Amino acid sequence: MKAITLITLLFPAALALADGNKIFDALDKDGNGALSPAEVATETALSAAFEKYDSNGDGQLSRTEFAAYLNQ
Ligand SMILES: [Ca+2]
Ligand SMILES: [Ca+2]
Repeated sequence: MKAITLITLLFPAALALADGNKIFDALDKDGNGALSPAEVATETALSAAFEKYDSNGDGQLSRTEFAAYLNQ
């Protein structure tokens, strides 16, 4: 058993975090570490809530801001 698997078994939150990062990376098409409205256009719910979760108002969702959306 890989260490990461054991960690996620013991700490489900770690699994959510790992999945969140995977989702973020999949959505971050240009790999600049932030999600633009165009990059989340296919995610209807996130797209609709974009401004709400863009807490610093820079028009991009950072990893932290995206995590807040996932943990809503
Ligand atoms: Ca991006
Ligand atoms: Ca932002």
